[in-house]
Amino acid sequence: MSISKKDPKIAKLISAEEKYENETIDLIPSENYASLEVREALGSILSNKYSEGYPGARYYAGEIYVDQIEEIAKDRALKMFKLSPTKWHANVQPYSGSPANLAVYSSVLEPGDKIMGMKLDQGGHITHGLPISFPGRIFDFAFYGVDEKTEMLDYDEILKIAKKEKPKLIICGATAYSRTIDFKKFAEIAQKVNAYLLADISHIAGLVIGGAHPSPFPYADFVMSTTHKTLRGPRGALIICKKEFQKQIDRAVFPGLQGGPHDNQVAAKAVCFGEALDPDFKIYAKQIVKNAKALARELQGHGFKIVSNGTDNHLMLVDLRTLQITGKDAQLMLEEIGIICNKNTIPLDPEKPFIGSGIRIGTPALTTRGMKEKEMTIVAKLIAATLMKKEAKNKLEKEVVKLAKKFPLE
Ligand code: DSN
Repeated sequence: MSISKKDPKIAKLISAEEKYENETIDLIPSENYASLEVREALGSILSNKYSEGYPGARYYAGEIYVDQIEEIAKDRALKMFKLSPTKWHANVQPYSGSPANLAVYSSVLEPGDKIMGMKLDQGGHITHGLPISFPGRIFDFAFYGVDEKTEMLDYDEILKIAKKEKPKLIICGATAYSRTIDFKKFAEIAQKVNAYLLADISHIAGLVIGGAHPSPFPYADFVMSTTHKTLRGPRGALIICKKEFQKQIDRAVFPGLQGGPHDNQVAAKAVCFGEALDPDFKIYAKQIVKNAKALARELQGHGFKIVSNGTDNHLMLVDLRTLQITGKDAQLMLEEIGIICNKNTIPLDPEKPFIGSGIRIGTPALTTRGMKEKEMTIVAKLIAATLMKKEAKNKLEKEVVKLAKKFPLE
C-alpha cells in the first residue's frame, strides 16, 4: 500500500514540501538536494536492521550484507580524499555532525580538558564550545575569532591565543566563514602547543573532494564532516583519523556515544561517496564556488556589504547593518517571496543569534539544480528588489517560481 493510501495526512504534507522545494530558491549553504539514488538507499529495507559493532565484529547475527555495505562506504570515504588505508581510518557510523564532533573530543580527551575552537558568533559551530551545549559543559573551551578589520582568520593571533590557553585539541572549521582555511598553518600552531588538530569540514567537504578548497589531509589528526552539505548525500556524518587513533575513534562512536548504526544511512553514504568519486563531481564543486563568487559580486554591485569583502567557498555573509534591517527581518522578507536563507550573526555582532545583523547565503543547492553565473545575477536582483527597493511581493514571488521551475528537482 502506498503512503498516500495508508497515511494521506502525511503524504499530503510530503507532496506539499516537494512542490515547495521545487518552486523556491534554496540559499541555505548547509542544505542540498540528495540524488534519487541516495534517497532510495535511505528508504530501503536496511531501515529494518540493527548492527551494533563493526564489520566482522557485530553483536547481532544476520549482518552478511550490512558488513559489505559498511566496508564499501569506508573504502570509498578514504578514496574520495585520496587516502591510503595503511595510514588513515574511516568511521562511517556517526548519526550526524554533532555526535561526530563529540566522538572526536571523547576519543582522546578527558572531561575538563581544554579545546580551542572558533567562536559561534564569528563563524564557529554550536559543538565548537557554546557554553550551553553538552561539549561546552564538559570540556573547557577557549576561542579564537576573525580579525576585526579583515573579518578573516588571523593565524598569528590564533597562535598567540593557543600559546596562552594551551589547549589539548584545536578545531579548525566553521559554519559561517567564507574564506579559505589554511590547514597547514593550523597544523603548525597545533604542533607548537602540542595539541591534536581536528578539521571540521562539514561545510566544505564537497569542495575539498572536488579540488575547490585545499585539503585538510595530511595536516589534521582527525577530520570530520557531515555528509549532506556540499557533499550532497544523506543527513549524517563521517570521521577520518590517522590510523593510530582508529581504536579510540571506533570505541568513542560505538559504544561510547551511539548504539547501532543506521544501516540505511550508511548505505546512502556509500552511494553518495560513489557519486563524489565520479569525475563530474569536480565540475559540480568548482561551479558551486564560481556561483558563490558571482552572487557575491552581483550583490556588492547592488550595494550590499559582504563580510570579508567576498568569498572563496560556497557561502557568504551579508552584513545588513547599513540597511537598518536585522537578519531576522531579512530572512522573513525573503521567505515571503520564496527565497530561503537564514539569519546569521556577523563578526562582532551587536545582535543576539536569534536576531542577527546578517544573512548567510550559499550556492550548493542551486548549483545542484544546474544554475550558473547567469542565474546568480537574477537571484541577486531579486534579493536587492526585496531588501533594498522593497518592490511588490506578488511580482517577485512570481519571478522566483518562474526561475525555480526552469530548474526542476530530480
Ligand atoms: N546547521 C548547520 C548549518 O546550517 O551550518 C550546522 O550544523
